Amino acid sequence: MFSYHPEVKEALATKKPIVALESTLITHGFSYPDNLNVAHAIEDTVREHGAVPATIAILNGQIKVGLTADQLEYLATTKNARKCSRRDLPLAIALKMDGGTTVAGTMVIAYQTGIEIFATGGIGGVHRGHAHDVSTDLIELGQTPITVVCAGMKAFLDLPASLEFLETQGVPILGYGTHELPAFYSRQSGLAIDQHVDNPQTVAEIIQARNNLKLKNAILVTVPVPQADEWHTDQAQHVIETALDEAMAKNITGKAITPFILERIAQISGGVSKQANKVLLINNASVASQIAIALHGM
Ligand code: PSU
Ligand code: MN
Repeated sequence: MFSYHPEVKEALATKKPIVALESTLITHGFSYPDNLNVAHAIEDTVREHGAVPATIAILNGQIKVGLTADQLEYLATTKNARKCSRRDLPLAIALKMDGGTTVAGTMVIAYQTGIEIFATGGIGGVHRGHAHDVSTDLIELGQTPITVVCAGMKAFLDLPASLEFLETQGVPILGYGTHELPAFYSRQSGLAIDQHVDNPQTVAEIIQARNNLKLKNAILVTVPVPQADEWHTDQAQHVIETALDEAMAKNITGKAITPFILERIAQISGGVSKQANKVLLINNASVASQIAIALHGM
C-alpha cells in the first residue's frame, strides 16, 4: 500500500532527518501553476537545510511517500484529486483514486511511516458560525504523536474556539519566535500560546519528553509569517468576512468550505494573501527542517 520515493526510502533506512509535507495545498489550496511552484520551493527549502522532503499523496490508490517531479506535476494538474482526510484514506485507496492529503491525512501516513516532523501552512480548526464544523485536523492532533509546524489555524476560522479544542485534546502549542498565536496571514492574533520557544533544540527536547512519557498527542509549533510578506489583520479582516459571507450565501459546506474561502480571499486580495501563504509555507518548511535535524542529533 505504501510506495516510497528512493530518496525517502534511503533516508528511512539510514535514519536521515525527514520532513513530511502535505498535498492538499497542491490539489485544493493553490491553483496551477502556483501549486507546483510552491510545492517545489518547499521541497527545495527542506533539501537546502540538509533534510529529506517527503511529500505525501495518493496516486491511483497507492500511498506515495515522496513524489517524483512527474508525479508532482500530475498532482498539480489533475482535476480529479480527492481531498483526503482520515475518513477518506480507505476510500481513496480501495477505489484507486488520486488524492491530496490534508493535515490529518498526512499525519496518519507520516506516523505509520515513522516520520516525526511535518510542515504545512495553516491547520484546520473550528469554523466561524459553525461551532460543529470542527476540522479533523484538530482531532488528529489529539491522537497522533507527530510534530506539526504551521502558521497557526487559517485566519478565517474561529481561533479562540480552535485553541480551546486543542487544549481539551492535550496538544501543547509552541510559539516559535513569538509570544502569541500567529494568525496565518498575519503575525498576531492577541491569543496566548502555551510556551514561547526560539530554537530548534528546545523543540527537539520537548518532543523527546513527550515521547519518553509515551503521550500520543501531537505537538503544534506555530511560526509567524515573515514580516515583509505579512498581510495585516486590519486589511485582511474585511476580505475574510466577504469571502465567508459568500460561502454562506452559496451554501458551501463541509470539506468544500476551506478551498472555496482560500480561493476567494486570493481573488479579492489581488494575490496578497497568496504571497503571504507561499512565504509562510517556505518559512515553516525551514523551521521544520531545523527541528528534524536537531531531533536527529539527540
Ligand atoms: N495550508 C495551506 N493551504 C491549504 C491547507 C493548509 O496553506 O490548503 C489545507 C490543509 O491540508 C488542511 C486543510 O488540513 O486545508 C483543512 O481543511 P478543513 O478545514 O476542511 O479541515
Ligand atoms: Mn470542516
